[in-house]
Amino acid sequence: MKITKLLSAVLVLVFLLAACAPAATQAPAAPAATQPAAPAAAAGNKTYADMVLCFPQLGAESDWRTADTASFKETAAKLGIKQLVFSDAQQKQENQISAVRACIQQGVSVIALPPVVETGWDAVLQEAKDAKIPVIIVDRSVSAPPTMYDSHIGSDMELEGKKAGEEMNKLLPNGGNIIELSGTTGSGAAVGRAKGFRETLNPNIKILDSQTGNFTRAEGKPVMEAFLKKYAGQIQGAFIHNDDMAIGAIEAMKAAGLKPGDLKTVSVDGTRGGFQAMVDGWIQADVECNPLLGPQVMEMALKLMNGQPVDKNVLTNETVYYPDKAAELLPTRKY
Ligand code: GYE
Repeated sequence: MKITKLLSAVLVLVFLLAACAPAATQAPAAPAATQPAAPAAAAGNKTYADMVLCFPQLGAESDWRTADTASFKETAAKLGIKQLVFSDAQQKQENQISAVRACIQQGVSVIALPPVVETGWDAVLQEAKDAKIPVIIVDRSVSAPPTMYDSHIGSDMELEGKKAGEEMNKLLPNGGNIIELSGTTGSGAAVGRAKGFRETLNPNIKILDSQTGNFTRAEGKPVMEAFLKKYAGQIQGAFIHNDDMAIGAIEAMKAAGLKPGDLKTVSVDGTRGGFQAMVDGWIQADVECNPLLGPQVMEMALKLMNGQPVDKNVLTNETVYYPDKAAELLPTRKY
């Protein structure tokens, strides 16, 4: 009896061991269980190491632009993206279009396009769409229908213009005559700023003239020279669409014998150069426009690569700066 009991106990044990064995050997097979997820990971879980980002920069016309370019290059390096396909179109739309076409040919993951002007993008956007390459419009806007691209990340240029108008109203409470030094003709930045400014400006402030200085110091100076000659003694203020043109214009003001503050000046961008001009008394208000767009754009590009939904319009949060804080803030300005 005892022996049969022992035998059956051994048998039960052997049976149990046999039953457990497959489970034990299955344990190392656990990775096999996660294997089906691997192909899915390749399709829907791309990382920055997979990202080839096309960035056909529009030019190098201003300090804003230099900071914007640096932001993309630094962010690309920091995140370890596979490749940043960078080019400089020298403010020419045809160069930007060729750069976009080369990127489509190369089969980049995403295109981040800062359009020099608003119109004329429909054909190349359609080509990107046909190639199934997502497009993020960066900084300035395009007039193409929003269905032609995935998202826009940048400033609300019209709001910047409105803020500038409010500042001019405060600076000239009794009204007066002003001139406008506008950005690149047909660019989203210039169109939006001009519109917002006019919408807010008090009716007792008259814009005597408006000319483009193409967002550069070199072109801002002669335009201001011509204004000061033509409207000598007639103008009390200037709305200038960016700090680089303002810096050029200030040289012209100095040459014409004006003193800081003689011409109430409102500028846009908030670059170090603009801050210095506020410290020196030449600019009375500087509407911020943030060029550090690299991190936001690359985060969104990754989402698009993984087929995740993104917002159609992502606006940058911005403020207005005044001379009183300029000296204090200048050392910490990033651009
Ligand atoms: O204000 C100007 C630059 O598109 C927001 O372009 C940008 C503008 C910026 O050249 O300085």
